[in-house]
Amino acid sequence: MTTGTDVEEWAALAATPSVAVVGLGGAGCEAVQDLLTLGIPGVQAFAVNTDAKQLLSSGVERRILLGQRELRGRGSAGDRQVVLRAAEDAREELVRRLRPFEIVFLLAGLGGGTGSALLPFLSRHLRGTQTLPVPVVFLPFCVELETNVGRRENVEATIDELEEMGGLVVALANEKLRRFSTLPIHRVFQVRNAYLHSMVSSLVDMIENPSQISVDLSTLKSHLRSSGLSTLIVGEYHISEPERLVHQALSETLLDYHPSPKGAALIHLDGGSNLTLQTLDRVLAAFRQRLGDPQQLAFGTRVRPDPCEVVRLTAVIGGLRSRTMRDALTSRPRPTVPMPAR
Ligand SMILES: Nc1nc2c(ncn2[C@@H]2O[C@H](COP(=O)(O)OP(=O)(O)OP(=O)(O)O)[C@@H](O)[C@H]2O)c(=O)[nH]1
Ligand SMILES: [Mg+2]
Repeated sequence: MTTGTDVEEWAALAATPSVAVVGLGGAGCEAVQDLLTLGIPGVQAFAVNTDAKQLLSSGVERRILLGQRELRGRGSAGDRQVVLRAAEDAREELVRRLRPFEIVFLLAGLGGGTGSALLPFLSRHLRGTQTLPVPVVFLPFCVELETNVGRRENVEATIDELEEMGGLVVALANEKLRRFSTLPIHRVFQVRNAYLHSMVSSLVDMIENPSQISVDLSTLKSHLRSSGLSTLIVGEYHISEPERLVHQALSETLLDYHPSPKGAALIHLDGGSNLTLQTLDRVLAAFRQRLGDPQQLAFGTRVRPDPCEVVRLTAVIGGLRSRTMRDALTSRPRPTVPMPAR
């Protein structure tokens, strides 16, 4: 028999968002702000920082300032240790606030003190719970690492911790954004944040719209959990040639990738009413072939009422070999501007 109380409990459960995005430090909080501007219905956003000014100017409703006593709201100036002490003091509160969610995206730019310390700290403390943490790291431009030893040490320490912990890490290399180098710098970061927006929205779409071809929440969580080092592709492509679409998409990842036999891929296609099963089959077959037959492949689709010749593809490509993230720190891009003649 169903009681009134049961129904109220079900309604409360159904109304609780499954996904949260949490910005850690300056770059992470800016990314969350951009996600909010683009709109992420059904997702709760948090900003966690040691910098009070940045938090005050943020439009994120749930804001947490750490380390007030030692840092007095002025940021850590690259000091991971002081941030870790502050995080330890606030651990219970942080975990209590994030535990109600099924999937928590933790976003941080590596190199400073706040994001670089909090990202592995929170990943570790959420891992033992029902909540799946999805660490998303922005790897700094090579020039930042070459000119600042402290920054480089922070990045390496964080990568070491994440590798030691194992599990899912989504890595996006700023160096790969150079193809947008004619844009103003803040716009370049906004392009990357729009990619993140697409990843979060596609995952929410898969969870919240079970009527489309989709995976359920527990399958999705177990898929993500086993994806290891991953990166992201987002793009709009013509559907007439699915194999070409996949070729082009894989050349636009935000990390140079070396697929491994234990690969995993999560693929989401958002298209018009003319998106056929045949096209979907060809896209998936091309991905399998190009990624060396990944052991795990999950996919979802969203089909809009009107026909459209273009699909929006969002893919999380996982199971990359772990050196890829470290390689990204040293791989210099080819200069795009010729040196002037002497
Ligand atoms: N401001 C900003 N920085 C970014 C962004 N993406 C990557 N970064 C890089 O992120 C790294 C970390 O910078 P912050 O996020 O400002 O550092 P923090 O985590 O706040 O750490 P502290 O200020 O040292 O306490 C730097 O190398 C930035 O260049 C972005 O979208 N905005
Ligand atoms: Mg900061």
